[in-house]
Amino acid sequence: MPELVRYTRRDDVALITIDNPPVNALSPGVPESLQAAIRQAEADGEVKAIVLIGAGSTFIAGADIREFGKIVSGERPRLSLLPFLQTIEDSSKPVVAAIHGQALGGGLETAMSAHYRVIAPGAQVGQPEVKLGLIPGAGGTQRLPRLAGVIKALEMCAAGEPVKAHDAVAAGIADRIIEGDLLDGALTFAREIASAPPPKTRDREEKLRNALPMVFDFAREQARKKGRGMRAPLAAIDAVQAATQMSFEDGCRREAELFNECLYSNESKALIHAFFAERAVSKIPGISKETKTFEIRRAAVIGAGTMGGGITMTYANAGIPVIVKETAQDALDRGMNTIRKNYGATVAKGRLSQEAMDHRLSLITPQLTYDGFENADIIVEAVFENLEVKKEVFRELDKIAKPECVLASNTSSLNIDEIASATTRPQMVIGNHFFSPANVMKLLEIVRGKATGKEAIATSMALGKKLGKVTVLAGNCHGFIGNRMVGPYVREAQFLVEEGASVEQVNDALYNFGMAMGPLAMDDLAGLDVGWAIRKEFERHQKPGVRKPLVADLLYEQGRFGQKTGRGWSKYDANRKPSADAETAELIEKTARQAGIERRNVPDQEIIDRCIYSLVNEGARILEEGIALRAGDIDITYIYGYGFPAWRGGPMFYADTVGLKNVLDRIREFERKHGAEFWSPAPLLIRLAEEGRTFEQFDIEKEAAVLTS
Ligand code: 3H9
Repeated sequence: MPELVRYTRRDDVALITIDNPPVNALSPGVPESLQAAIRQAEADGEVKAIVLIGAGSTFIAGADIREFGKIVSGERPRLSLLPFLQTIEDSSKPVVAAIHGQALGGGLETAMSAHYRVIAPGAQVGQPEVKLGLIPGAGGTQRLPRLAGVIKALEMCAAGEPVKAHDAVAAGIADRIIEGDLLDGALTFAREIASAPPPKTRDREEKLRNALPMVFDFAREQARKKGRGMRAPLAAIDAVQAATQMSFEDGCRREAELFNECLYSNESKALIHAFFAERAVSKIPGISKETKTFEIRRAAVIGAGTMGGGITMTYANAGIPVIVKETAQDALDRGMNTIRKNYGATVAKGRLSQEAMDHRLSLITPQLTYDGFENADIIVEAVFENLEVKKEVFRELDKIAKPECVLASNTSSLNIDEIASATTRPQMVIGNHFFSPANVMKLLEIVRGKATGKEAIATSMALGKKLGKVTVLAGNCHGFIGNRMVGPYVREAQFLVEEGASVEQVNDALYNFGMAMGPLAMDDLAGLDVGWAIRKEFERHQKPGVRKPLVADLLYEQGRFGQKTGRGWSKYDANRKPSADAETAELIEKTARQAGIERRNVPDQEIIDRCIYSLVNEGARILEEGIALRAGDIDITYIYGYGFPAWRGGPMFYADTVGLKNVLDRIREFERKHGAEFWSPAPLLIRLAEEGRTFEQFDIEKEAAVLTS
C-alpha cells in the first residue's frame, strides 16, 4: 500500500506530505494518517513547528467525492472529519498549511484548521460544495467567516467560486504569498512563528460580530436567483448565519445537520452524477492516450454567419490562427463586424482587455478565397444547413486540404456519412457540432461517421478541450444526440399549445422545472426560420396521416421568425424581453379549431411530463442504439447544450430519480391517449424498468463490459 501521508523532518520542522493522487482527496485513510502524523510531530521533542503540504500538483481538492454515494447507499458509515481537523487545531506546535494548486472543500477546511496558511501565487482556495449540492461539512462554514468575515464567507460558500491567492491573502484566509519555492518559503515561515503560541481559528470571533440580518437576506435573494430551484446555497447561508448566532461547537453541529440534509437529497446525487459524467465523456472505448492525434496549429472556417463567426472566435480565443471564408464581401464584412462587436462588448464589460481583443482579432484572417487552406490542420464547414450545399463544399475541400487535415462539418442534423461520401478520405471527415453562440456555449458534439478514423476522433476530442468545451461523442443519426431529442421535446410543446395550454404556460412550466428557458422561448431564440428549413429538409420522412404540429409553419409564413424579427411564439421588445402575443394565441386557437383538436385546461405537470419524458424516451433509444456511449453523455449534452438544470442531473438521471417504472407508466398513459407513433416506449426503458434498474446502472455495467472485453 502506498503511504497516503508521509512524515519526515527538516531539522526542527516536521514535514507532513499528503500523497493521494490525483488530487490528494481526503479518501478513507488520509484523515486518520494525517491525525497520526500530527500526533507524531507533537511527541517529537526536536520538532518546533509543522508544515502540511500536498504532493503532486495540488494541496487537497476536498473530501473524496466518490465516498458520498457509498455513504448514501449505506455501503459505508458516515465519518465526520471534524475530530481529525480538531487534532490539527489543538496541536501545541504551530501547523502551517502550504497551499499550491487547489485547497477546495475539505482541503480548505483542513488548511483553516491549521494555525497559518502560506500560498503559492497561482493557487486557489474555495468551498465549492454547493456545486455538488452540498455545503462545507467539516467546519468550513464556521471557520471561514472567522477568517474572512461573514460577507466573503457567504459569497464563497453560497456560490462555490474559488478565490485566487492574492484575494485569499487580502481576505485574511491566507497569511503570506510565497514567491519561488513553496516548501522553502513554508519552512522559513514556520521557523519565524515557531515560538509564538499557535492561534486557533475557532477562537477568532472579531469578524463575526455585528453581522446585520440584511446581509443574510440579501445573500438568500441572490442565491434564489442564481441557483434557481436549488437547496444547497440556502443551506450554506443558514450554516454561515449559525456561526454568528452560536458557539463554534453548536455551529458545527448545525452545519452537520444541514450537510446531512443535503447529502441525502436528489440535488446532491444529481450534481455528483453530473461531476463524474462530465469527466467520463472524454473516455472513449478504443481510444487511449496512445492513439495518434494531429496537432491543430492552424484552422479555417467556411462561413461567417452566426455559427461560422462564433466558431472563428472560439479558435481565436484559444490562440489558434484561423482563416474565415465567405463567398461575398458584404457577408464577410457583416461577419467580421459582428465578431468585432462581440469582442467590443466583452471589453466594455471589463471581461477582456483591449490588448487581448486586438490580439484575438489579429489571429483572424477574413477572405473570399481558399488561399492558405492547404496549410490548415482543421477546416470547419459552417454553411447553410443543406446536404447538397455541404457536399459541394466537401468535394472542393477534398481537392485543397492536406491529407492529414481534419474535415469537420458543423451540421446540426445532417448525415455525416453522406457528407463524407463527397470526399476520397472519409476517415478524416467528422461532425463538430457547436451550439449557438459558439463562442459562449460550452458544449461541442463530435459526430463520428461510419468511416471516421480514430485519429480524427481523438484529435477532435483533444481539440475540444483546448477550445474550452465539454466535448461529447455522438454516433451518426438524424440530429445526433442533442437535436434528435429536442425534436420530440419541441413537438410536445407545440401539441400542448394546440390542445389548450398557452405559450406562456408551457414556457413557465419548464422554466419553473429548472430549464434555462421554455421550449417555445428556445424555438424563438434559435429562429423559427431555422426550424422551418430543417422540417423542409426532412419532410420526406413525414408519415402520411400522422399528426404534426401546425402552428410553427404558419408563424414562419407570416414572417414571424422569433427574436430576430421581434415576433414568433411571443412578442419581443427592443431588449428582447418577451411578452404574450394575442395574435399568436388567436392563430393557435383558430388553427386547433379548424383541425378539430379538442381544447382543454392542461395541468402544468402534464406539460412537464410530456416534454421531459419525450426527451427521456428518445434518449433511451439513442443509448440503446449506441448513438450515445453512456446515459451520462446524454445528460451532459442536455446540461451544457440545452440548459437542463444540472441539479436534476440531466434528463436520464432525472428519470432515474423519478423511478423508471413510474416514467414508463406515464409514457404508456400518453401512448394510450396520443398514439404509439409518438409514445411507444423505448425497449431499453421497458427492460430497465422491469428489472428495477436505472440508466446510471446501465452505464456502469456497459463500461465494465467494455473494460473486461
Ligand atoms: C467536500 O470537500 C466536502 C467537505 O466539506 C467535507 C465534508 C465532510 N474526490 O477535474 P479533473 C478526480 S466535497 C474524488 O479532471 P482538473 C476526478 O474525478 C469536495 N475525485 O482535473 C478526475 O478523475 P478521473 C469539494 C476527485 O485538473 C481526477 O480527479 N471539492 C476529486 O481539471 C482529475 O480531476 C470539490 O468539489 C475529489 N474531490 O481539475 C473539488 N476531485 O481522472 C472537485 C477531482 O478518474 N474537483 N477528482 O476522471 C475539482 O474541482 C477539479 O477536479 C480540480 C482539478 C480543480 C481539483
